[in-house]
Amino acid sequence: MATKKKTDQDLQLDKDQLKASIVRHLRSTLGTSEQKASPEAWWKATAAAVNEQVYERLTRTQQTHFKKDTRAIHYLSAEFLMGRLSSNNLHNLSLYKICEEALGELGLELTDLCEQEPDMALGNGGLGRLAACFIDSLATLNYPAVGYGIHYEHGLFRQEIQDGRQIERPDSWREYGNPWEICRPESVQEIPLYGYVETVFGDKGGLKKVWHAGRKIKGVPWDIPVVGFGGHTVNILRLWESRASEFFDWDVFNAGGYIDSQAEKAQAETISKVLYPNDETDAGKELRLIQQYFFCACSIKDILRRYKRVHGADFSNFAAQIAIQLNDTHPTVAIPELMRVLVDEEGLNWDTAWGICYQVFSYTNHTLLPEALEKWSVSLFEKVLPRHLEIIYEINARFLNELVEPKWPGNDAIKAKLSIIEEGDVRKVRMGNLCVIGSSKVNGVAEIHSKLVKEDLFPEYAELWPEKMCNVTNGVTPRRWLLACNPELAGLYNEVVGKEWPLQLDKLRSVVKFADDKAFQQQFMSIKRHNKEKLVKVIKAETGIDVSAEAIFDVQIKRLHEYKRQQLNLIHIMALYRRLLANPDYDMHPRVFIFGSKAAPGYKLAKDIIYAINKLAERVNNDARIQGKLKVVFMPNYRVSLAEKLIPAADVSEQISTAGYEASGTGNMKMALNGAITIGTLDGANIEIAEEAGAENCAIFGLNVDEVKSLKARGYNPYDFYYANSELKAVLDWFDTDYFTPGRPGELSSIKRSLLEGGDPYLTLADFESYSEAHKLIDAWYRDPALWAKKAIINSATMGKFNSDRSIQDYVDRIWKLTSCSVG
Ligand code: GLG
Repeated sequence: MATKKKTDQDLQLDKDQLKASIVRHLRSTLGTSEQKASPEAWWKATAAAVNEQVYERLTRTQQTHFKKDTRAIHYLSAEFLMGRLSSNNLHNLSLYKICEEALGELGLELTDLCEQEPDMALGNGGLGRLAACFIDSLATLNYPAVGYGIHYEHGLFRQEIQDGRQIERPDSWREYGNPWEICRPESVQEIPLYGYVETVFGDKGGLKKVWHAGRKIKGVPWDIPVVGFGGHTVNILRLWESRASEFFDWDVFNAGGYIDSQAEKAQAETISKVLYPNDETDAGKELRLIQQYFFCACSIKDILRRYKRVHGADFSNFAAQIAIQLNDTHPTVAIPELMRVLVDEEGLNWDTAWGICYQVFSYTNHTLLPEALEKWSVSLFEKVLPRHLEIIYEINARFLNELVEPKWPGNDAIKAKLSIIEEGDVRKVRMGNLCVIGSSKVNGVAEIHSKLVKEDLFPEYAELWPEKMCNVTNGVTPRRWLLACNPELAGLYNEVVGKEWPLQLDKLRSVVKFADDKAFQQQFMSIKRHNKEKLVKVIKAETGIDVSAEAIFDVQIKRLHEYKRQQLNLIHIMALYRRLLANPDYDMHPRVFIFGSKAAPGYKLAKDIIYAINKLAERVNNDARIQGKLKVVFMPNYRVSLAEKLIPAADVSEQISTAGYEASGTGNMKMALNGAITIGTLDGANIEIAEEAGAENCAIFGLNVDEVKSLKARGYNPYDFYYANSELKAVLDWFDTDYFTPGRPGELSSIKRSLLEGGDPYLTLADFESYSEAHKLIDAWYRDPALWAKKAIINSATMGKFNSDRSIQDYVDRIWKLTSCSVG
């Protein structure tokens, strides 16, 4: 009997149904009662009730995608920084208000329950958060998509601050179970590693390669449903967990392939244990290469399994059906893995396989920092992935002979530069080169960055394949980064522009016409004020520091890195402090400088900067002489859920990287969208933000990309700036005293050293004066409330371009060529 198909309308719950469902789950899923239940149990019961909706829609989506057999994108990323899912899922299912009311009747606050959820911190920073925004947008726009990544047992470390220093503690996001994930034992994969390659005679004559693995690892998939806004499409994020497999090869064992088989077993389970806590790279570490191969191989197998279910072993449609995006170089090994499967296992000839591979893959570059372009020693590759190394050699030989030699005959220097293999004492596999050679499209993440990828990083490749290089400027999902995190501003926008803006963020542009309107300014600024007051309480609870919402909230939140220049912010605050000490009447509006940042555990200078910020904070916050005009707050354990509290309360957004170093930034977009004014360099997406908002509504300072390059070419000498500016000199000299670390002089000296003897590689001192002037401008603007309100409103209203839906549509048009597939 045909059952009537349920529509979205049929699925929609009312308050009483949801309430009944929560109570039912509290009893039958959580095994407790209304009287005894902890907030955590209530949260899980609520999630279980919401999941009834999610699963129904997930099944419908999967059936539709299967039936329509549409082309799909597979987004491979070693990081997905999802944060919390409860409020997001409720919003996307249009259940938030209903749930609030249902819980209210049960005597509970939805916002309190949401606080029970641990962040899913399976990423370091922008790259991982971008992946999370992208899968939200893909589902929202009804594109068939699967996110693939690693089911880390421990995400990014939890940061504690002890006596000003960062201490890393393990993060255990699923210690007590996570209601948003589903284990799928039916889709387990087995992944080979180590061993050796044998050449044998194939069935059809000719030679064939057989990889005898030394060890096999089990990949267990966990699916996180990704609910699109409106709840029509529910895609999945599939994360692989490693387990030891029963497989054990005695031949390899006897041939000496093992030293200790027990250690190998432990290693199997180590693969998905922990996220590497480095924003850039940990290349060179065997476990990291294995992590990368593990999740790529599992994902490729999963993609093939799904393809073959419909098309059997006929691969002629593969490239038409499958697109794979490589999020940075971390998943590059997917390229030789697909070649291996097609050639060795499916019996395709090389040219056919390469023709498919090349069309399927595309690569996103997220940084120009040379240390972040991964390289693996050939010997490590040979040990872990012997067959892949052979395949890489073959790809390389064909590339050099068929493309490079004809274009630059006899030019060995160019060959050496473009080769996938770097020669030298330790020969290395260059993953960036492999990505470019094996992908049909390569994109950067903001206009300026894509230009630099083309002109500085990969100029010869761009000459070989001019159509390969493109740009897709990053974006952020307005559902999480405005609708959910700033409900009051969202409410105001609903009233003024209607409720379509979470899908069509450009609609906010019509608010610009109210930028001068006194009543609107007042509404807008009182929302900001209210958000600041909420943050004041959070700051007090987290750090014990009292701040006033009267002050300007000046926020720098991002990973700690010299190129992001938290040290520039730090020395400027010290300069302000000096000015206030020298002249207690120094004319400035009270300012609270707020930092949130984790440093890679092995990055000594970054940790020293955190220490210095905290020591400065102690001194400044307790100095009665400056009458509270200056406060410094370091918020511990910066993470997505904390960003959701900081961003709506920010007046000033610090985006102060050395021009040419920040590929895009996405925090810059989130803060401007919530009405903060950017103080920033002409770097990454700041340039596009200033274009949208108008340069007069941002405080732009510092050297631009060309000026950075020419200063470096001329020979930059930080001492020139040190001696030329007495304030700067005094501030730097302060680091050597015990002013901030009583009785322990020199504890902060490493910062001064890096800026002088260390050569100040990120030109901090060169930009100091212009930064200080930009801050004076910010101060002057703030003291004119109408002017400030106008600028803040215009910033918020003109960020439509930075909707991640727009980014995804650009990927679809320029790279993936998908058609959207409506569900239900
Ligand atoms: C990178 C870059 C950021 C960029 C992000 C997303 O450093 O500038 O916004 O990717 O593309 N490693 C990162 O976080």
